[in-house]
Amino acid sequence: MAYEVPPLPYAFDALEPHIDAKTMEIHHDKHHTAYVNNANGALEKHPELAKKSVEDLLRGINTVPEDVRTVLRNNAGGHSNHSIFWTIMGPNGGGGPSGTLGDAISSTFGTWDSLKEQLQKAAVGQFGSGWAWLLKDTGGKLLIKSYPNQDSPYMENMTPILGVDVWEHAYYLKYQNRRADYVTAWFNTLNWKAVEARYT
Ligand code: MN3
Repeated sequence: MAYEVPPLPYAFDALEPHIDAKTMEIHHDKHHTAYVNNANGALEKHPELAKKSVEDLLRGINTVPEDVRTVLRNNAGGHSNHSIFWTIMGPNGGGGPSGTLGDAISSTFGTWDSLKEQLQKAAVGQFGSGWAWLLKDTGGKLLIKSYPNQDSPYMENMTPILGVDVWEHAYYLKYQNRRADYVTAWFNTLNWKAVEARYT
């Protein structure tokens, strides 16, 4: 089965003023669609790969045939990353974690503000394009890590909890070179219900 771009679960302007409607429209309809189309082109050459979920494909990226490995690392990675990204944001977002995720964040990072500071640092410090993530490792431990390009945390067997896209296409129309301002504003879009569900 070929990949599909999931519908955005809210309107393009739902994250205003933090993320503008035009950026959301181009990001979702053009950029995500391009990742899906490119990945599907590669899957056509190896139909057995299309039977796997995108997460399983990425976990096993090193066993993917070499002729499509890089294209799938970039584009199945892009499809997976963006599919997560749309769902962890939402209208009337912001605030902080509660429940078991809140407890885990307290014991690992002290406070949500301290986690935010570290995630911000990872996001701003990622040279060039990439993502910064809050992840859960196979032992259940939380950690922060940035990845270049569309490399997926699943390639390292991590579970992505929340992450911020720091490709310029994610913020350039509104924030230009001010990546830090974008990340600060992006925290106000977090849909904690969805984030907590990813953790548990
Ligand atoms: Mn993007």
